[in-house]
Amino acid sequence: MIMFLISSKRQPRGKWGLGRIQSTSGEQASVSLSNGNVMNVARTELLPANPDILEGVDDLIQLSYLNEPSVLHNLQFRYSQDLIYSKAGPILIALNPFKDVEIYGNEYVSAYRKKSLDSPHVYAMVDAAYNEMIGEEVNQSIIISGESGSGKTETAKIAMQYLAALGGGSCGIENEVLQTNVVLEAFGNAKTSRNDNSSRFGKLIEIHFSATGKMCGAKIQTFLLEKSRVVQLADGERSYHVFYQLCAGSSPDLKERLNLRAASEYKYLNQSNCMTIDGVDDAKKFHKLKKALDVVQMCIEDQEWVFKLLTAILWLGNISFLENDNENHIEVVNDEAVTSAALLMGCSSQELMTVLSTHKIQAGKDTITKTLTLRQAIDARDALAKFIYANLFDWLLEQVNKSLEVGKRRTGRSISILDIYGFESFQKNSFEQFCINYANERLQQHFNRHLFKLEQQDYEIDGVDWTKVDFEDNQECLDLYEKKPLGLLSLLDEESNFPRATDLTLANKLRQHLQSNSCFKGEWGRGFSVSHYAGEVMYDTNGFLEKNRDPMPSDSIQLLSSCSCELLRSFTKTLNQSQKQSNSPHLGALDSQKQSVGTKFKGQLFKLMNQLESTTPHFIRCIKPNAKQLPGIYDEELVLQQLKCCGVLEVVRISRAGYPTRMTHQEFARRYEFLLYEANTSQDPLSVSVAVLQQFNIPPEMYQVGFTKLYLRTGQVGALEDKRKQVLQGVLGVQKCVRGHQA
Ligand code: AD9
Ligand code: MG
Repeated sequence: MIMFLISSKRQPRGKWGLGRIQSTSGEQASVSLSNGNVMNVARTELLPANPDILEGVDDLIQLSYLNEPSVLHNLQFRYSQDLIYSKAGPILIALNPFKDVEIYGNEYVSAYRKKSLDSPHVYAMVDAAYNEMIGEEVNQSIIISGESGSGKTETAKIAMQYLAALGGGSCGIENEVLQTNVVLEAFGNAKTSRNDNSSRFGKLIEIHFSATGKMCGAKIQTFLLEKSRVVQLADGERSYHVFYQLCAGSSPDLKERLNLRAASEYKYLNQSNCMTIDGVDDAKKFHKLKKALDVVQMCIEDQEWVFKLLTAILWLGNISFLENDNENHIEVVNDEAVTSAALLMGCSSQELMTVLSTHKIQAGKDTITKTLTLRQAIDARDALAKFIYANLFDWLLEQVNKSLEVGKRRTGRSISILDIYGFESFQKNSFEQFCINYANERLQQHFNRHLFKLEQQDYEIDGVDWTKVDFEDNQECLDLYEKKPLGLLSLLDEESNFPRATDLTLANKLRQHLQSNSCFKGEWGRGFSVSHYAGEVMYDTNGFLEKNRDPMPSDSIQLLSSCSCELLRSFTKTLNQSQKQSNSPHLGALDSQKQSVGTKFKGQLFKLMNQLESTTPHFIRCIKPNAKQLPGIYDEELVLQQLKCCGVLEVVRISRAGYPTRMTHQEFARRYEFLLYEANTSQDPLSVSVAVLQQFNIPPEMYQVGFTKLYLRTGQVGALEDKRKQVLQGVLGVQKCVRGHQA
């Protein structure tokens, strides 16, 4: 009997079950389950299961039936035994254990280094990359993706630890590279509803090695920091860790110098009713952060400046406004918040209050001062806080990079690790998802091309006709984003240039111009949807224009450039002259001198792709087995959806389109020769193999014969395995019988 998987629809939450077909009649099959129950199932809901020998294989591609439930079942089987790593062809799949698993540390590093262990592991993948880098002088990259909370950042750290351990471990540059994680996590990570330590930026770290294979420097690039978190929080989420760490851990002295209060006194922090994280001691983390800042060679004075600006941001958030009778007249409340913020920034309270309540417009030679509305004033205050934080983050990164600088830059000996947000699809998707999913389309194309190239190479080397492998690209979706002038990004910029444009006019414009692209669908009102490789996502244009423009009032820029705080002044230096003096209104058009957020991100992505193109990529897909952040729970539906989104099922699909089962002529002959009805006179494994294939009527389009291997389409080996089992059981039965007689 053959094992069958029972399809979802009849079982709660779309679970698959394992059973055997007892009988069939018409469209129905009667299936017996392992618990003895029998159920009737429509035959269309049955899929073949894999033979027992394939239970828990460490590479999914070895499965002879590559259907979704088989893939899910195999991963679950492994997960239940704490085998959190598996492979899908060239990809490493990492299931988040949400608990400590004893598979890391020096012992494991050396075991993987010496190859005494070769089960799937981050260490194994990084080791392969390292060896190829040293052996062939080709730059390598490790591309980690997955949804929020799936374990990307932890995986990246595990990869870095392996590389650091190769150099002998915990001192010098190795330690410095590891400590950058502490710094960047304090400033770029936050508690969200999905992950207590969620990275709110993408990161690429390029680690360089000397001729002797030792780490000798590194360079970090970051992408799209979520600035809005500084001023606005969803309930139950926190702002960046560093704020809470500073409030909890700074010494009384430092507190006094900064005029710093408890975190709960700051509106930017207390608005979300979430001040602490279970199991996390912010004060302790602050001490670790200070040590890490020492390790990355930031001097005490600079550290103090950083803390000053963080405190200034917190005080800015407490600045409030009074609305006068006339709705369009507001005043800044002149309280401790204003004086503290101004003092820390190095300007006068009056200057700060003017910038936050008025706007100067140049009219010919005259300057007209207009009072802001309450909304505009709040936006101006928040824009200032976001600007300071984002620039502080960039400056910090610059300092870290200086300390990691590679003496003499050379290529050919580097490993880059990319930890970037995975594909996102929520009920409500905004500009952030729009950008994140664009990045994932780009990475997916990189991935497809690489994978296809690998497959093709394999086939070509072995003399197999690879044109029979069908391959799908996502170029159409990339065109939808990138085409000029009629692509999503260009049209968004164009609309951002109109001061009177609204989210609705944007949606209309997109509908008007993009209908011809099959990946685009105009929805009602402000909505539109995009067919991404990982599924259709509906976006709401609400806030798109504003987020794309990311306005910073020119008055505020001028204020910063006159502050006595040198760091603040330096933040304005990168802006060009015309922008500083520009006349852009608070909520108006995109400044003609300034790049929009979308276009800037596109530029960054292109640069990233160029960098990655020149490396040999290694892909790690992190999977979150449940949304509760708890160990031991495997939510099939959630896993399946992620396998789709991160392209694992695509690999499986490509493999299915190709010839996933590969066995050398010898292996194949050894395993199946005894099934031949007539003994093959030839000793040659190839002719034995072909005889087996012919005897079982395996159609020629189901296999190809390479120089060294046989290539079989999905499922073919399953049928042979069943036959083999039957025959073996028969033989066993006869043997038992004979023994019985003898006894
Ligand atoms: V986000 O997109 O930045 O929000 P990540 O980076 O994918 O997300 P992260 O690495 O932060 O997720 O992992 C989330 C949590 O899962 C960690 O804080 C750990 O508690 C847990 N985790 C992840 N990987 C491992 C692991 N290999 N071993 C043990 C792990 N715990
Ligand atoms: Mg992360």
